[in-house]
This record gives sequence, structure tokens and C-alpha cells, in this order.
Amino acid sequence: MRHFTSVYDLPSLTEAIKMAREIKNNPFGHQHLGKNKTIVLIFFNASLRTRLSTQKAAMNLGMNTMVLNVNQDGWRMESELGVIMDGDKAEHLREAIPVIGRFCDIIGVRAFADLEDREADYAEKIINQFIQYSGVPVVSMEAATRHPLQSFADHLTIEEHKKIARPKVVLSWAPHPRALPQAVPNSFVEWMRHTDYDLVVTHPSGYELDPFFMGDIEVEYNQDKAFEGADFIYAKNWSSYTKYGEILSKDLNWTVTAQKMALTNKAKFMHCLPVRRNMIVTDEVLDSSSSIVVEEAENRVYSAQTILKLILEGLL
Ligand code: SN0
Repeated sequence: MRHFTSVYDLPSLTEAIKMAREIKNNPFGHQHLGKNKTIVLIFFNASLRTRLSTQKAAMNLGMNTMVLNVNQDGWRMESELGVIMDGDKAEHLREAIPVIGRFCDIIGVRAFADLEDREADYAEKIINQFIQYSGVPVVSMEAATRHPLQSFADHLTIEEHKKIARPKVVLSWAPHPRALPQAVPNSFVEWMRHTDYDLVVTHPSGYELDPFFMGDIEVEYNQDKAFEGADFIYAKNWSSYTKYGEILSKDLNWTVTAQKMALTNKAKFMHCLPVRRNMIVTDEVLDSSSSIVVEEAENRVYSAQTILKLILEGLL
């Protein structure tokens, strides 16, 4: 049985993109594939696009969907093994996961990093327990260190909008009031390294990502320089990996503005959403025709549907 937690789980990225484009052209072409199949979507954290797009993808394939917001609707869950459960957590994941597995054919899980213990987050303790104990295929809907369905949709969006074979794609850190995980940038860099795009990463000093995800990608610490000649600007905030979970800067000089976009090659602006207006990016850029954030969000349906289809067909 195969699970989907990163780009490495796809048999062929080229084929996956091709399949996503076919699904986008004909979303109901496999509407009987999921007959009498059920997906359970488990959310330990908030969601808008992931929840709705994954449900929509499952419904397009004729699947039944059930959604559980753990910690709100369900029992509070213990995830550590070997603890005396004398606190407010009534149920252990060790039972909950196999029980959920008996009710469905695929499980989608969202479990963000808690940004307190880097080793625990980067060990992917929650999603790995689902993989170990559920008995069914597991799809990451953003785990502690990656958000692969988002990266897949991002890749599809760039393929649709690129004007040259090898576009310059810039991942730019931008300021945010809260500490956010590194999952989206980790996953974006890892996924982009599987394409032949020209990828540039720019961020203030101290925001270096885990070298495991960065591979041989160099950081350009000068944001203006990074933006020169860019075809796509992908903005995202993340908290520090080295000073784990800390906010080292809220410098609004890193906000994506129209002046900065003018340095680019008429770049398209991308963001995974939700986006903090006038922190990450100005209203002017977000409301301009260069922003493709809504198209990018729509593509979440087709990336999820491709993954679910591959799992239902036993091809993942
Ligand atoms: C999440 C993140 O990983 O950055 C999910 C992105 C798809 N983003 C947030 O939690 C944003 C919350 C905020 O307060 O803006």
C-alpha cells in the first residue's frame, strides 16, 4: 500500500501533471471509480481550501466523504506512547487511527508542526502513526514538514502560466504576525527541484530552511536581486528553522509591492492562501492581473483528484 506525503511518492511527475490537466478538462471522467469508497478527512488544524478541494476531488470521483475536526468535535487525542492518560486527553491515537481505518478506504490527515520541538516535528510523529496503524492509504493534507498537495497544485499552475520552457521561479519569504511552519516552503522547494525550472530562494538571514529540502539551491539574500527577471513570485512566511519556531523579523521591507514586481519579467504572483494583506503582499499586487492566487487555489481540486485517482487505481 502506498501513501502520499511528498513528491517522492509519485511514480512519474510528468505523468501526474498530464493526468491533472486531463482531470481539469474532464473532472467527471472517472465518476464511478470511487463508488462505495469512503474517504475520511481528519483535521487537527484549521482549513478552507484543503478541506473543500479534497472533498470536491473525492466527490468528483464518486467517493463518499466524512470530515472530523479532532480536538473540536472529537475527543482530545493523546499522541505520545507510554504516558499515563490522567489529563484532559480522553483517547489515544493508537486506538483512534485503526478504528478510523475500519470506516474508510483512504484517510487524509492535516497535522501542522507545533513549532516547539524541532526533532519531534521533523520526525513527522502524527502522520507516521496514521501510516503505521490505519491499514489504509494515507494522504498528507499538510503535515509537520510538507504540504505536498499544495506543491502539486503550484506546479500545475506554473505549467499553465509559464511562457518559456524554463521560467525563473522565486520563493520569497515575507513578513507575518505569527510563527508559521516551514511545511509550505520545504515542500515547494523540494517539488520545484524535481522540475527543470530556475529556482531562486530569498529570505532574511536566519530563515535558512532545512538543507535536506534545499539540496543544492542557493539563497539570494538580496530580495530585489532575486526578483530581477523573475517569471513567478511565490511569497510565503515561515518561522526560523535554525532558531526553531522563532520570529526573527517582521520587516515590512520584505512585503511584495508593485515596485518590487516591477523588477520582474512581468511575473505572476502566487501564494498558497490564506494571505495576510499588506504584510505578505500589498492590496495593489493581490488585486492586480498579475495575481494568480485564485487559479492556484482552484488547482488544489485537480492535484487532490489526481492523487485519489492514482490510489483508487492502485497506481500510487
Ligand atoms: C498555514 C501554514 O502552514 O503556513 C497553512 C497554509 C496552507 N498557514 C497559516 O496557518 C496561516 C495562519 C495565519 O494566521 O495567517
